[in-house]
Amino acid sequence: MASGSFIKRSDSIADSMPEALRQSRYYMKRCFATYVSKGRRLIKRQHLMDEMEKTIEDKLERAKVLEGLLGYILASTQEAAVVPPCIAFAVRPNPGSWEFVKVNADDLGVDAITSSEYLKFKETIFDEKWATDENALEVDFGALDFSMPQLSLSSSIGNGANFISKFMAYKIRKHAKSANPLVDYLIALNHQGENLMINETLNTVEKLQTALILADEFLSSHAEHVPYQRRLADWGFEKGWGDNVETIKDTMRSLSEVLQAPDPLNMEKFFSRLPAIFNVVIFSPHGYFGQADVLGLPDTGGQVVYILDQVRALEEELLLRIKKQGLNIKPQILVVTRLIPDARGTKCNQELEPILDTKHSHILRVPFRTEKGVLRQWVSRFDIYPYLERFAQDATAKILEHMEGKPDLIIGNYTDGNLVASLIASKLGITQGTIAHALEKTKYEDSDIKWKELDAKYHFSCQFTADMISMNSTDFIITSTYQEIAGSKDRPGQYESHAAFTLPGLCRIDSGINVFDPKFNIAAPGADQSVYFPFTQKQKRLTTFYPAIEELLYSKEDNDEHIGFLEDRTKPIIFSMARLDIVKNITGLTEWYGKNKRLRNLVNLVVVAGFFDPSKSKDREEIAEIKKMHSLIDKYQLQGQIRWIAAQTDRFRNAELYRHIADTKGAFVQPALYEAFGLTVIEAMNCGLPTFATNQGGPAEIIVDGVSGFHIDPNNGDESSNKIADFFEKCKNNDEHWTKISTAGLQRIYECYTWKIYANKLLNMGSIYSFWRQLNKDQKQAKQRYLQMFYNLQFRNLAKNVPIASDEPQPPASKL
Ligand code: UDP
Ligand code: LCN
Repeated sequence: MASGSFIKRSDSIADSMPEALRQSRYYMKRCFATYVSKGRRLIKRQHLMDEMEKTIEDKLERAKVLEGLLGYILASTQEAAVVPPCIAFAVRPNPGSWEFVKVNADDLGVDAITSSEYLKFKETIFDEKWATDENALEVDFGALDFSMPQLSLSSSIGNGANFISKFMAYKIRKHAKSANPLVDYLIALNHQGENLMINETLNTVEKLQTALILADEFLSSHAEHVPYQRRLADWGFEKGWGDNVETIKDTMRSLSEVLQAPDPLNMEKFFSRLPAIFNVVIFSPHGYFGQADVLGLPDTGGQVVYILDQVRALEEELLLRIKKQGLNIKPQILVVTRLIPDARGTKCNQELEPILDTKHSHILRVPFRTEKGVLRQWVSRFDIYPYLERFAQDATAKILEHMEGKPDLIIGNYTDGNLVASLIASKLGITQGTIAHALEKTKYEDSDIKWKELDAKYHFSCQFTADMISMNSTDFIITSTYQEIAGSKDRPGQYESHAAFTLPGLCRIDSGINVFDPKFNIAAPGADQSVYFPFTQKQKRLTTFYPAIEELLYSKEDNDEHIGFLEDRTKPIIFSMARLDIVKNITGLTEWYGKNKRLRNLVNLVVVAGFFDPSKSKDREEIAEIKKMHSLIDKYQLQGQIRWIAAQTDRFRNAELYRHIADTKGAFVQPALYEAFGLTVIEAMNCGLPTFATNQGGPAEIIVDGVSGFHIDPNNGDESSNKIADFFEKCKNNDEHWTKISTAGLQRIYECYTWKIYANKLLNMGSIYSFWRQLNKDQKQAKQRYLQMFYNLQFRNLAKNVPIASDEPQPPASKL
C-alpha cells in the first residue's frame, strides 16, 4: 500500500491531488465518472478502492496509481460524499488530522473545503433543504477554545496531564509571575474549611520561596527534636506537607524546584503530593448497578465491574496518600446510581449500600421521578434522557447531605452519567472527569447522518447532544486506550468521530471535540488481582469451586445452566465469555470453530453467554443470537465438542473457570466485531490464559500480537480460526510455546494494566486539572455559558420527545 512518504509535510492534499490526478488523467476521468454515475450517495473507503481497481484494467497502471499519491489519498479517505458532478473526500492522513477536498468529476478540478463545507455537501445527499438553509443551527465549540494550548503530535494524544505539566513548567520558567495562580491555588486548598498547605501569610511567590528556604534549613537541622509542625505554622505553613520530616522536606523541595527551575517531572510530583482530593462522587445512573446478581441483566456489563474495582483502587490510593500527607481525614467515595423499586431480586432498591472490601465507600441510589411519582421499573439506557435533569437535582441534595459538604471531584460514566456529572459539576463549581466506556456513535454506521431513521429506537439525537455537552464541559476525559480517542492508522477513534459531524435537520457540529485537547488522558483499567490471579498460584486457588466447575464443564446432561458436552476431555479448551450481543460475536466464533476441522480436532469450545431459551429474553438482538447459536450447533454438528454455559454472575467462580481453562492448556478468545476496551481480555490474561482478541478496538492495544497474545480479525473468520489452530499445533510440538505466551501476557498486564497504576494516574489528574481549571477560569466560564444555552435550547427539547416509561408489571428476572 502507498506510504504517503511522497507528500511533503508542507503539502496539503488539495495541493498535491491535482498533480496526482493529472498523471493518470485518462483513468481518473473514467474512475471519477463511475463514482458519480450512480448519483448522490456516501461511499466508504473500501468501495472507493474497489471501484478504482475495477476501472483501471491495465495491471501495471493500476499498481502505479494505487502505490502512488492517489492510492495514498484513497487509502486515507474515510468516506466520500457524491453529489454529481462533484465528490467530496474526507481524508485522514494521520490520527486526529483531517482534510477535506472536493473534486469535480468532469474536469478533475480540486478545491480545498472546510469541515463545515464538507458537512453541508454531505447533508445535500440526505436533506437538501437543511443543507442550503443559511440559518441551520451550527455549533462550534472550538471557537471558545481560542487561547487553550493544544498538543501537536498524534503520538502525544492522550497524555494531557503530562502536557499540562510541561506547559506550566515552561510558563513559570519564562515568567516567574506565572506562578502566582499556583500560590492562590495552594492558599485555597482546605478540608471542611480548615486550611491546608499554606495560608494567607504566604500570599506571594517571594514570601513562599523565602519560607520554604527557612523551613528547609530548620527541618534539616532541628526537626528531630522540635515539634516541627508548630514551628512551620509560625511561617504560614499548614498541614498536608507530609507525615514525617523526610516527606515534608521532600514535598517542600519539590515546590521550591517548581518555583525556581520548574521541570515537568517535578511539577507532576508536586501535584501528586497535594491534598486536593478527599471526596469523590462517581455517577453511573443506568442499568442495574449492584454488587451481586446484576451481570447479565440488560445494559449491565463491564461498566459495573470497572466502577466497583475503580472505587476499591481509588480508596486504597487515597488512604495511602492522605496518610503520607500527614492528615487524619476520612476519604469518601460515593457511586450514585438510580434506585429501581422493582429490583428483580437484586439490591437495586436499597438506597445506601456499603461497597465490599472498602472502608468508606458506598453506593447511593436515587430514584427517577416523573410527574406521576417514582418510576418503578428498569429503563433502557437509550430511553433514559427525560429523567436525568430531575435525577441530577435530587442526587445533588442527597450527596450534599451524605457527604456533609461538596465533593472535590465528580466522575461521570457513559452518556447519562456524564451528563448528570456535567450538570452537577457546573452547578457546584467542582472539577469533573468523564469516562465513556463506549461511545455509541461509532457502533452504528452513519448513525449521525441517518439519525432520523434510528431516533425512534435509540434516541441518538439526545445521546449525541448529551455527549457533546459533557465532552466540552468536563475538565478531563479518561479513556482506556489510545484508539478510544484517536483510533489507529486506518480507523478513526471514538472521540475523533465527534470532531465534526452533522445531524441534518437538527444541528451541524462544526467543531465538537478536538482530540489534541490536553483534557484527554489514557488510564487503562485492570482486573481485581485478588480475584483474577495466575493459574500457577496453586496455594491461592479456590478449590471449593472445583466440583462445581468440573460439573459446569464436563457433566454430560443438559440443564438450565449448560447445554452440549465435551466428548474428549483430554483436549485443550478454547473459551469465550460475553453478553450475547451481535457485536460480541460469540456466534461468529462458534461458526469459525464449526467450519475449521483442524481446529475442531485440536481443541474443544466452551462459551459462557446469555440464555438458551429465547423466551427468557426481552431483548430482540439477544433472542436472534440465541436462535443462531442453536442453529449453528445443529448445522456444524458440534455436539460433543461444544459446551454452551449460560451467563455467569459470580466473579470468583468465573476466575476459577478461566484458571481451569488454563489448566487444560487452552486459550481465551474474544472475537468481538468491535470492543471498546474488553475487560474479559484483561481477566483472562491475569489468570495466565493465552488470549486471542479482536483487532477491532481496545484489545488490539492491550495485546502485542504474537508476543503477549494474538490479534484476530473478526471480519476474517477463516484466517482467525487458522491462527488459533496454528497456535495449538505449535503447542503440541513445543510445550514451551504455550508457557511463553502465557508468561508474556502476564508481564504485559503487570506493566500496563493494573488498578494501582490506574488509581495513581486518576488522582494525579484530579489534582492537576483542579488547578488547570482555575488557571483557565475565564475561558471555562465563557464555554459554560454556551453549553448552558445548548443544553436549555437543544437537549431539553429533545429529551421531552422521548416517551416516559409506563409502570407495567415486569416479568421476574431469570436468575442467570
Ligand atoms: N461477565 C460476567 N458474566 C457473563 C459475561 C460477562 O461476569 O456471563 C463479566 C466479565 O467477566 C467482565 C464483564 O462482565 O468483567 C464484561 O466486561 P467487558 O468489558 O468484557 O464487556 P462489556 O459487557 O462491558 O461490553
Ligand atoms: C464497556 C465496554 O463495551 C467494554 O469494552 C469495556 O471494557 C467496559 O465498558 C469497561 O470500560
